[in-house]
Amino acid sequence: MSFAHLLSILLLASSTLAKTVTYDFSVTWTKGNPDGQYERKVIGINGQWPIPQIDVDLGDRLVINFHNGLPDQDSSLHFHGLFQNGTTFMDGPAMVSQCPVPPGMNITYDFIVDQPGTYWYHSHVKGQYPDGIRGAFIVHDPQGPYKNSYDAEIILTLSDWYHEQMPVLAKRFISYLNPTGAEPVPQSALMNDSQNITLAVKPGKTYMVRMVNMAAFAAQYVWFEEHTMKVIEIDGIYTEPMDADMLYLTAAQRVSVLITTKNDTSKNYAFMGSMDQDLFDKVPDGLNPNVTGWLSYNSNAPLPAALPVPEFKPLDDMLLIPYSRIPLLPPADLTVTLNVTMSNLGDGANYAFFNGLTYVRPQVPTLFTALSVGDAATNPLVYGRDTVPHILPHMQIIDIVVNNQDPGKHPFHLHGHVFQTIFRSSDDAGNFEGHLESEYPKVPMIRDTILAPPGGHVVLRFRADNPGVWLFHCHLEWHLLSGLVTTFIEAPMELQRNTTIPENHRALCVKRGILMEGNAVGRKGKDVLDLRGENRSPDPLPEGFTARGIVALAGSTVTAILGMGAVVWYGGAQVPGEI
Ligand SMILES: *[C@@H]1O[C@H](CO)[C@@H](O)[C@H](O)[C@H]1NC(C)=O
Ligand SMILES: *[C@@H]1O[C@H](CO)[C@@H](O)[C@H](O)[C@H]1NC(C)=O
Ligand SMILES: *[C@@H]1O[C@H](CO)[C@@H](O)[C@H](O)[C@H]1NC(C)=O
Ligand SMILES: *[C@@H]1O[C@H](CO)[C@@H](O)[C@H](O)[C@H]1NC(C)=O
Ligand SMILES: *[C@@H]1O[C@H](CO)[C@@H](O)[C@H](O)[C@H]1NC(C)=O
Ligand SMILES: *[C@@H]1O[C@H](CO)[C@@H](O)[C@H](O)[C@H]1NC(C)=O
Ligand SMILES: *[C@@H]1O[C@H](CO)[C@@H](O)[C@H](O)[C@H]1NC(C)=O
Ligand SMILES: *[C@@H]1O[C@H](CO)[C@@H](O)[C@H](O)[C@H]1NC(C)=O
Ligand SMILES: [Cu+2]
Repeated sequence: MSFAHLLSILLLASSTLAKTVTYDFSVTWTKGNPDGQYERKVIGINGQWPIPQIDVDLGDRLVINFHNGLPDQDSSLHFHGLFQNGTTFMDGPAMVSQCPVPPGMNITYDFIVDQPGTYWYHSHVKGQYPDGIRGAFIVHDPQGPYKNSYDAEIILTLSDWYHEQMPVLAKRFISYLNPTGAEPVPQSALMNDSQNITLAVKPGKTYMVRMVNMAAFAAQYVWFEEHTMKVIEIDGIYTEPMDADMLYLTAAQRVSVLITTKNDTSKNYAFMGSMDQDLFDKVPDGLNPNVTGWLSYNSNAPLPAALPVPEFKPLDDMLLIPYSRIPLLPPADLTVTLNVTMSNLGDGANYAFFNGLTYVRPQVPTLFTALSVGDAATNPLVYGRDTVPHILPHMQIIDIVVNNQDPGKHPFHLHGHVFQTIFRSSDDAGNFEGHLESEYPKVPMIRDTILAPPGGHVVLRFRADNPGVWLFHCHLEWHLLSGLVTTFIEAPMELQRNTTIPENHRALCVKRGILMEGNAVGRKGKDVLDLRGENRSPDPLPEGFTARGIVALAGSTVTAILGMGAVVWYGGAQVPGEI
């Protein structure tokens, strides 16, 4: 088929089927008590919490009229996993591709959805989403390869839950009083923002269960007692079917499975989620990491207690093969190596680093810089040291090598793309030292969020075919706050050629007095490489100080460090955590 022919078919298909789906979302405080232990303020939409699920069909145009009705916090929306091809300004992270939405202001998100599958949406400002503004986003695909393989779809969200609000937890987390950087541990695990849910099923049917882990922090093991799951999609990518008894979903990952029900309706069956406690520095006494639900065949039969499993043996996602069978991309034109470390800065708090840099937001959103500095847009310096910028030239093949030099597990997410996961080491394998191309899988697994093994490495490959400004970051909300973020400025010259920021997006910057042109501090022309006054992370600790040393410090020394932190502070440094 010729390209023109294909195009005409696509146009015909889109003109007959595609529709515009509009949501009016007003974000406000409301109340919630999903674990039944504690009622608290939560961020809802249109007075509801849990917030609505977004449902569109492949090819639809989505319009969200978003109003920030919170009196006291900025907000924004990110649509996790959507490429925003041609609409990078709709991606959502504050000070990256837009200004934050101040209280009382509106923004319109308006884009075409041309990827099928299971996604989610959440705020991308100041670690806000765990306070409630996170929901499933489903792109139905009437022509999908498994369309005849199931009778009904079920959406099952997983998450973790804190009784305290994020601003309080964040302040305690990034503090000289928490020098080891111990992350707050959630109080509960949730399913569908609830617990003990029952799911009425009919005998002898096949259900497509779409699972989304919307957690702030906790990965979950998931299993359905006495029912096999057949994996058919991960992160919006159809896979060849693969059976699994147990799955592992990091924060931000999605998996769709087919589950065929039994013919016998005499019994009900538990399904379980269990938080991966390896992530928790210290497991609080009495923490229940588990959440249970039931496949209900018979409302008169009891709901049996879940059986303990002796060990967690989830499916290795590296084994999954994309249904499209897209072969290994050619060898990389550009390799971006990112060493992950954690350590303390001069304010005594613990931060996370890519190659020794911890992310701090710029004074001009990075996209606005890329669009306004002419040829200088290809020079990473203009974006500011602590946006951790990397320029990706148009259409090049990029390898991202993540050397996780930290003993923790980190789920990394790339905006604007999916990637081939061409290698993942075992735990504690050390840094990547290169491989022969022939050692990579011929048809690598593809997804948008990947777990980097503790002390090991992962190698990701994609083509820079989507001009835009895209973050690559750890999706543990704590590590986003502590700076484990890098900014990819992809094909800035191509971006300049054809990007117009909508007026209602610009109005947010005007309202806040945020500059919309120039380098990271707003300088242009001959001064475009002058970054004086840029936002920076706190200075390093003086020689000889270590995290352990800080833990052992007595009051007077802490005061000394605090004083030093204050000097840095008034010197213009900014705390991370704006995205
Ligand atoms: C779910 O059931 C468990 C076990 O009975 C109970 O401890 C928990 O409070 C229940 N959760 C909710 C939200 O009712
Ligand atoms: C902003 O959104 C609110 C709530 O949806 C709406 O009532 C208001 O008219 C919108 N304002 C503008 C300027 O569009
Ligand atoms: C979870 O909530 C969605 C709606 O948001 C609903 O369609 C689904 O049936 C629920 N799943 C379960 C297992 O209750
Ligand atoms: C359920 O019944 C159908 C039709 O009789 C049969 O084809 C199928 O194998 C049965 N399934 C199971 C799990 O026994
Ligand atoms: C949670 O589930 C796991 C796996 O079945 C089990 O080993 C553990 O004892 C459970 N924990 C609690 C507190 O029930
Ligand atoms: C990453 O760390 C290794 C050894 O720790 C070092 O050799 C390498 O230069 C580092 N890479 C970057 C990009 O900093
Ligand atoms: C973006 O669109 C261009 C032009 O249609 C296409 O070549 C490219 O593959 C797309 N990239 C992504 C990531 O969807
Ligand atoms: C610019 O973008 C618009 C809208 O996405 C598209 O219709 C148009 O073809 C693009 N023009 C160029 C020169 O790429
Ligand atoms: Cu992390």
